[in-house]
Amino acid sequence: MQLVIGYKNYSSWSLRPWLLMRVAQIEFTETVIPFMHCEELQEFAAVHQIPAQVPVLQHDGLTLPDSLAIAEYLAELYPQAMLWPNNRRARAQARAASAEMHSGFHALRSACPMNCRAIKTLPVSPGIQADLDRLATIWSRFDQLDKDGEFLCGQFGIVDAMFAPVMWRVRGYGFSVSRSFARWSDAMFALPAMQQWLAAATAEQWVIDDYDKIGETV
Ligand SMILES: N[C@@H](CCC(=O)N[C@@H](CS)C(=O)NCC(=O)O)C(=O)O
Repeated sequence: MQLVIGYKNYSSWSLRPWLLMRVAQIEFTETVIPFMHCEELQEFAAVHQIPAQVPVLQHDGLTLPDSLAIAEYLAELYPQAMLWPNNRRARAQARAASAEMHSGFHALRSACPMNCRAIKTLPVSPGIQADLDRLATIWSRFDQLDKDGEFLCGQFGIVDAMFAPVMWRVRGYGFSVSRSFARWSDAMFALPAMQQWLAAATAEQWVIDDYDKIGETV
């Protein structure tokens, strides 16, 4: 099983399946394509007739783009890993939140690119505040589940992986969401796999100036 990803420092979509597979102990090899510094992603996409985007999972003759599609494929392939919660209502809630992350949060995603190396303070625009308020609401709804563990449905799963880049955005740009979000964020940050990702992101030499220029360094 092979996962094609982008920059560890900047590629938010890549982090999602990478973290999911690492935490679930699904073995894979990774290929990093620094797509703003080379043409390799366009060539790869043309060969496989997929969008020129990462992440992409290759397994058993299948070349599968899209973070959420990859997560669903892994959930089917490894049912024992419980990547979605067992409880149907919790699972529905986790799927809805994952889908909302996949298609929403436009202000947060466009104004605040993931940048694991950044520690900054960004002004909070009304659009960003609305997204932060929405996160607080989602977290309060997950707090109402009967669960055992510090992640959204108790045990770490797809919904946590889908929101993993939001952890870096809130932390790195000095935002505040809620106490419940902060507890989740601390648990996500402490995951050994997340620390491995951060170490690799920190060691990366590629720089995207437009992203690094955002905000003021404290
Ligand atoms: N809906 C896709 C989005 C993937 C995406 O936008 N990936 C970005 C990197 S984080 C990308 O590949 N961008 C290529 C480019 O900007 O050339 C998913 O869920 O995987």
